Amino acid sequence: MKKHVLVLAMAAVLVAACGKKEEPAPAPAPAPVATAPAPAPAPAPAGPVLDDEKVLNIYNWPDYIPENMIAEFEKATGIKVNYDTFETNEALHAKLVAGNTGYDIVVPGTVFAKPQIEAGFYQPLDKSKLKNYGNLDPAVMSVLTKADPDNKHLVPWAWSFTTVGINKTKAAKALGNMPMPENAWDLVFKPEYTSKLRSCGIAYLDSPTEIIPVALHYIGKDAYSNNPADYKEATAMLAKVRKDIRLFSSTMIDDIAGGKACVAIGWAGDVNIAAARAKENGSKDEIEALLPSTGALSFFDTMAITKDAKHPNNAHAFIDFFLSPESGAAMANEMNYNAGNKAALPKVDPAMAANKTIFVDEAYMPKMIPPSSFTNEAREAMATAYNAFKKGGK
Ligand code: N2P
Repeated sequence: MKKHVLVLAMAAVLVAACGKKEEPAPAPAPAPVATAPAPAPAPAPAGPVLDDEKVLNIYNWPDYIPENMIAEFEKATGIKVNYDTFETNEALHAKLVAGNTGYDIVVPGTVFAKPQIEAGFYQPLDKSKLKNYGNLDPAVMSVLTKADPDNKHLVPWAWSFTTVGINKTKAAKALGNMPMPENAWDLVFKPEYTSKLRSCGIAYLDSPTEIIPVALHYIGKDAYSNNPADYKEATAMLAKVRKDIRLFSSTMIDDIAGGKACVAIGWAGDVNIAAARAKENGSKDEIEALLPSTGALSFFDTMAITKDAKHPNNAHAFIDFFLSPESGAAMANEMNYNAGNKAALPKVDPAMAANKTIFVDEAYMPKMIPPSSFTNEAREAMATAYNAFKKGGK
């Protein structure tokens, strides 16, 4: 918290100093004709341009922001932040389609951000207000162009991947003398394994666009297929393990940390949070996000400013605050997520930097399945297929 305030204070001093330097040299005094003294020029504003109403409304995923970040931003800017959360891209999308969200900043994954940009839900960013923009990792910005050509609307919040999370201690017990599979996805999709692991709890994310793509990948199809016939095949595979799934939830951190689920299809960052939380609670269980031999699905969550945002200047101020090296490092150090901020790397704790499920190394990168998008029709078909699977059908 202190660090942020200090950095902002230093920035303010620098801006003020620069402002002074750029002032033109005083002109020689003219002949005294006017009687009234000229009014003193208004001092150049030291901080970012803000909206009159000192409010900012943010809509983000749960368990996704360092504990003090909002308070630090509020203290530095005098802006009051209202922070709400959603659990799936589908939920955010429905809000945006309904319109008048009241939110200034929302955090879609790129799979949804692409159609949302095309639908005109977001306004272009004013990069002149983002002095920290250059901190971003060009490799991440290049991935974002698939959803946002020319990087006009989106900056990364964090990226990670959807994978198998495991409580190794509990899963090993449940598997008995059965060895761990070579392909970690077998743990959540293959009946030989799920029938054993059901006793310690299998959890799936609760969203069609999270589960169908990994199921497609598992059966050897394009994870981002737009063909509903492929979804039928995926759900036929899923139907075989349906009875073994204990939980459908997109907020499963405590379920994993507390022992309700020993294997999960989840987000690597959240599995790492669960591992840390279990330790804090005194558990000796070994919990980790796996790097499946056949690959995991990377995702990129991004900040976007809504088209009808009432506080666009405040939104830019927050985005710039988030793009600072300190904020980027806090995302890794406190939240186990990679913010795609290059300038943050020297501030990342060595233990976090060494965690290959937060900072994925070059060797695994070719196995990451990059995100793509679905047509509206495909998403509808996927939702129908997924809901039928959840209810117990095919
Ligand atoms: C929530 C993280 C959300 C990542 N903790 C999935 N978009």
